[in-house]
Amino acid sequence: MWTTLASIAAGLLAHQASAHGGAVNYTVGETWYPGYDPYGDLAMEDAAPWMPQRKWITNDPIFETTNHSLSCNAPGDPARVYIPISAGQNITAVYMSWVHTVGPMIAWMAYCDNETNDCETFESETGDWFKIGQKGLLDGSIETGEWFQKSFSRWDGSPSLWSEMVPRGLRAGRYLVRHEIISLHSANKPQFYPECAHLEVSSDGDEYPTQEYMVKIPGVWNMDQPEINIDIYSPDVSDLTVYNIPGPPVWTGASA
Ligand SMILES: [Cu+2]
Repeated sequence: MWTTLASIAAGLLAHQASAHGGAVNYTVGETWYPGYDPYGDLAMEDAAPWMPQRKWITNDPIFETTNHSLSCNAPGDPARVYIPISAGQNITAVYMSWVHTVGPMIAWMAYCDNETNDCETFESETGDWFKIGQKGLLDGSIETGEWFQKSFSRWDGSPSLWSEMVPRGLRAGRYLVRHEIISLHSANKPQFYPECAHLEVSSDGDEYPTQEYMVKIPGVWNMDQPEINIDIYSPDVSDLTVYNIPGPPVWTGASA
């Protein structure tokens, strides 16, 4: 029922014509969970009972920090199934032919906070989103240094993998997970690439982040933030060797 690696690899070629990208698959342990391919067979993907990802139909970036699609891309229709995962396991997002090199990457989760803890009826914009992991500037300067966004990409088109851990102590339940790449190569014109999936978290823990870790999306970003509205080529920025990833602190739980 899950697509094999071979057929995933065959699908890669289609992505190489486009200049952007997104998370098209997930892995937990050895298991692959295919998501949407916005340039694949959307009718098949819409009907697929195995689909764990919220729908997205273009890999173009979102430019507006207030765009409602910033939460789970467009149209963001709910997934049909949950990816099972245990607290303390890694969720890995798989990208194909990622081409941008500058800017942070942030993985978020939000509890599907309705009566039945049902992500299929949960509106992502109302979620209390918290960070579970983030990756930024690894080495060198903002303009020419090595960002994780550059180093994680396999330029030959093979799967590019980004792993973050579901916090070990997080209480069980159904959650959205949101992988966001922010690309900053255009001066003062940030690009946002978010994709969401549904997770069913099993856990013995009972931890849950407090409000200081929570944001709404959209809401978390705005053009008054110097790390978002940034010109990486300006002389007072390009040589800096520190980039502080904006937003709330990452929540790792007490038992991290
Ligand atoms: Cu692009």
